[in-house]
Amino acid sequence: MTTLEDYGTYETAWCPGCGNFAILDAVKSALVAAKLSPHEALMVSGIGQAAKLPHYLNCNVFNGLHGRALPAATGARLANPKLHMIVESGDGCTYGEGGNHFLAAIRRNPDFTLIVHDNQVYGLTKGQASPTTEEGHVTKAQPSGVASEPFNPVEVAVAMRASFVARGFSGLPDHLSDLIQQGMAHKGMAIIDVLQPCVSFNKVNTFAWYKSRCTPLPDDYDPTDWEIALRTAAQWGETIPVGVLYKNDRRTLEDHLDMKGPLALHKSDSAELVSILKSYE
Ligand SMILES: Cc1ncc(C[n+]2csc(CCOP(=O)(O)OP(=O)(O)O)c2C)c(N)n1
Ligand code: SF4
Ligand SMILES: [Mg+2]
Repeated sequence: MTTLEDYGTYETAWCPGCGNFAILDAVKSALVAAKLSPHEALMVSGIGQAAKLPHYLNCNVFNGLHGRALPAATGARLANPKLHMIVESGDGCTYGEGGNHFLAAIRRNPDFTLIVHDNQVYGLTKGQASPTTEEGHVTKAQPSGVASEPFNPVEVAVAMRASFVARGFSGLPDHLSDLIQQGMAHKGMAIIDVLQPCVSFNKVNTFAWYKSRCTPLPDDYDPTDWEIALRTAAQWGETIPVGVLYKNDRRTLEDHLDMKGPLALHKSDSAELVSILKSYE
């Protein structure tokens, strides 16, 4: 039986009070609830405070470049479809440097879960604006306030008919663990944008700011209704809905390909290799 202890306990480099701790606990409890042993799970991340999370888990890890977690994860998924995969990184890594990969992955729909720690700043590099920072937000790098309108990742994902789109809050840990479990059980790309206070560099979107706004979706909410989902995903103000906003059963990337299990277990056929090489003569 898999237990929380199997995933280890490590010293972290996060600030006391950071929202990342609750996300780490929610990921661990979701892995245990899914009865996955550490050797069956692969965590893929980019660069940033959020992207350090896999360093604090005893399982398979690939730590890629800033903004490049998703293409690395897609390759890993195709190389070994037996591994259960979670991709995770920050709002800057996923929606800024990795923005085009985010759109491409939604179109491909690989079967993994993407968890974005959305603290609305570049935390690791000391609080510069990210794509989700509010317009007018003052930082040391944007002393006159951010001039761009914020990017709403869940609205874009629903508009593109991503196969599973959710928003969570690190201050609602049981709700968040349940979202991650639902995302892991979903066939296709499950996107979970997690609002996460950065206590050191975001003094606007604080724990109290999120707590007073984040409102779980009602029990009778229908996540298969695309038009309602689009309107709900667009809500960002005094009320911020959290929960599974939208889902569908679109074909996955794997459905489109002739997958024959992990590459490492494929039998090599030297005659076929010779005929391929000859075709280039
Ligand atoms: C291509 C590239 N650009 C910039 C950096 C510097 N950099 C490293 S982490 C980071 C910000 C990370 O922000 P986010 O992804 O939101 O994660 P957080 O630290 O907030 O969890 C930046 C700008 C980099 N490593 N590579
Ligand atoms: S800088 Fe912000 S995101 Fe990074 S560990 Fe500290 S509180 Fe967390
Ligand atoms: Mg961030």
